[in-house]
Amino acid sequence: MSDQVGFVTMAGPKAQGHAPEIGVGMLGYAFMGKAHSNAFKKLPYMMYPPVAVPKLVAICGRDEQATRAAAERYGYQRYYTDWRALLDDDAVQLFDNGGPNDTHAEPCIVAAHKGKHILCEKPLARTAQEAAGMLEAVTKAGVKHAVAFNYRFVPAIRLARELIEQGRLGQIYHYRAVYLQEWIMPHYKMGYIWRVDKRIAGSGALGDLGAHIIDLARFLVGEPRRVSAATQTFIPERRDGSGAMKKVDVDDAFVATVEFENGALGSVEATRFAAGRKNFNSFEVNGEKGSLHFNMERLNELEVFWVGEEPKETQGFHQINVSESYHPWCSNWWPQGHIIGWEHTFVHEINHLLDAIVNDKPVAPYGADFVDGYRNAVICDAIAQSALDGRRVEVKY
Ligand code: SOE
Repeated sequence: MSDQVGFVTMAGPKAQGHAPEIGVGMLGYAFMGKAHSNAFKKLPYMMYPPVAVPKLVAICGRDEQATRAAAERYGYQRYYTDWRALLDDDAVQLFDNGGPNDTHAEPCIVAAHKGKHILCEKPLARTAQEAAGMLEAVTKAGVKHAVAFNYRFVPAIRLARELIEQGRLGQIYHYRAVYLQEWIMPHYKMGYIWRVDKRIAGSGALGDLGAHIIDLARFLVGEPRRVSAATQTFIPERRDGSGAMKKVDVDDAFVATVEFENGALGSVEATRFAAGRKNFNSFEVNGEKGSLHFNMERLNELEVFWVGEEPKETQGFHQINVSESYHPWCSNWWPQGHIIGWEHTFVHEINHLLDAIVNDKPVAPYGADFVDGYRNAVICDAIAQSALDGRRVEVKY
């Protein structure tokens, strides 16, 4: 009998099922453009069978040469240098805003008015007021909306949320989080970049890194009621592209206390001046029945301590390797112990949004939507206000 040879149409993962295609328009081709494009391409064959198949319709950026190169590199059908043209493209059904913070509001509002679903990088906006306008637009438009607080999609952090949700920690007493990086310290000789320009970024470490651990505070513990904070700018001016020295008008670091509505007491700290810390996003939750500890630089591990664990002589923190098939998302990847990385959180996050779009599900509470983005902005504003006034500031949504 002749060898049976089967032929599969080169439609890719969609050939296996009836997953609809969703046209993607990506604003931004740098770090987040790369992370998101990688996720769109990997998603259909790893989150398999896919709930939807992202179609890379177009990518947009100011620099035509760089944008064209990104379109070719990632496989976008076309490219634009004007986000308005990108949003006029009817093949774009999902607008993914990976641009700098000052290009979050207007494009997202226009995308909502055009009925496009939206994924916007964090922080949602530079201020709570700007975030409120974005939330109003997506709510009125009835489109699905998500903010890329990707750390909610680390398996170990989702496991922490599930353990807390199940009451395994009992009453929560503390949330203690730091997000430490080093990449704008003097030895990096970093000039006046957009992330230190209040007009573009809105804030410094607060909105860039603090936003993540503030989002996780809400995701794991609950709503903050009051904050008290201090900020510092260690390098007061930096050389801009013209060679002139320019005043830095954002925080290089902040430290804040957080009083939660449920009585828990917390602290959050972020800096880009922690020498040796590369992407040290770490938290600990202390509860009545135990504690959880996580460190992003060891993202496949969750350290746990359970009160009353027997036998007493072996009590102590122990480490869970969060890579078993029964751990969140891990069955999509590899056998236990064959760990995943930072990039995979974007695959989980975007898959969650596509599922919400295709099956009309809510993005929250496991994904962050524009309500989460707005509340995050309110808390960041309160922290900045407290540091300015030197007093505790109530968090009011
Ligand atoms: C830079 O600080 C940065 O890229 C943040 O903007 C990201 O949100 C974080 O995940 C990694 O560091």
